[in-house]
Amino acid sequence: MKIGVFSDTHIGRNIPREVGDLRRNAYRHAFTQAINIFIEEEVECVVHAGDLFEKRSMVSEDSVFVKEELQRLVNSLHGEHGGEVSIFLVRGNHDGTIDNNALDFVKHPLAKYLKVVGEAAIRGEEESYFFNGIRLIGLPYHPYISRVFKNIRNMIQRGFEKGGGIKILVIHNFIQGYHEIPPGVPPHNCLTVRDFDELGVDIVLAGHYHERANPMENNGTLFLTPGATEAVDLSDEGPFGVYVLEGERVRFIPIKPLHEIRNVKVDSKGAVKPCEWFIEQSVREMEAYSSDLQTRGIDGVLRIVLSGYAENDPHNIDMCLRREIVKKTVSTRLLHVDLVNRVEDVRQKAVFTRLGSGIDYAMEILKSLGEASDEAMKIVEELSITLDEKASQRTGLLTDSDRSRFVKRWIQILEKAGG
Ligand SMILES: [Mn+2]
Repeated sequence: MKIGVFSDTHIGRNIPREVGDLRRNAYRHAFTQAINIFIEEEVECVVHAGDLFEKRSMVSEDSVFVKEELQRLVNSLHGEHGGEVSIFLVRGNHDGTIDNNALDFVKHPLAKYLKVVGEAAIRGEEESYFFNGIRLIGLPYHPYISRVFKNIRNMIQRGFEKGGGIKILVIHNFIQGYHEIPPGVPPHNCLTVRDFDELGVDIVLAGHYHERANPMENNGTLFLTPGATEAVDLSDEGPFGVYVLEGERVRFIPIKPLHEIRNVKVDSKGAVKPCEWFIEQSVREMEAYSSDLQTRGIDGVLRIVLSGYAENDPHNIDMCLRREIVKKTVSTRLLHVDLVNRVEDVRQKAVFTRLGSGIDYAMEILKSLGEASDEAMKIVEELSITLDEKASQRTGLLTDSDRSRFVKRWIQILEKAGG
């Protein structure tokens, strides 16, 4: 039994917006490569661990594209061997919600081969699949997965006790102890490797984490994360690809991206430099990468992160560099330059405490609420999760109805704090 595993394909994503179409094509290109690999490997089963789509910015062509690619997979693997490929998907946070799930676009036309799994299981109802000796259970993304998992644990265990040669659990949340949890992600949004102890599961396939994680064994359970198939953010470093499982054997097969992404740093390393220094260094990086792309005959995107101290207003750097970027990206293989300016103005009189993440800032500010600060922090956490799932693509804001429950709770907190 050969299983192809991929995740976080984010079809329909168009960030950064300046090169939105280019990026949209890059995600589609990666998806096609993944399907090609599965066809070439003649897998009998394909599992997608969530965030198939980027629902917020996808267009109807994106769902048609995925439908046709999955149909191509089914057709290619069907004829020759007479067997049938089974496809299993779980819903990620970018696929939408239970009521408004982008996976529905591909579910019906391919119903004979494809199953969206886990919507019943996450509610605590028994749901497991048995095929070709494999027992599979899936769970969609949940913002409070840690609590929910404790409630449905016994049901999952019973599902695996029904038997099966290999028992697979597919999830779309971070796992503490396997993934490096990004700053600002609260513990209730994560599982831990110990949650799977004595669950009777052989393989945990986890999406949500965009970087490939090496297979890891813990108490008889194998953890696998293929990562995304293409850089979800330009800062993501590859390689990206898919996993192919065959018995005990696990292979990572990389995907060749549509265009390369290179990250470079321009850092004054604590020294104070004139803005011109940052501009010169950045232009040098652009020229070097541009000629490198030319030599290798490939297209690329450059992300420059500027940091350190400037003698004068660091905003000048952006304005000058943008003019240079336009010159450099016209009729060259350098498709786009993404500027991240973190240079600080040395004349800045106010001293800010060095804090790690947005959550740290919020904690510092909300401390003054005293006892109510815990509740306030909960709102901050939930709001960031809700924004991630539901914010409008156009405005970056929530709708009034999504916002109102937070507003109500804020008013309660402030009334309490005000005595
Ligand atoms: Mn994702």
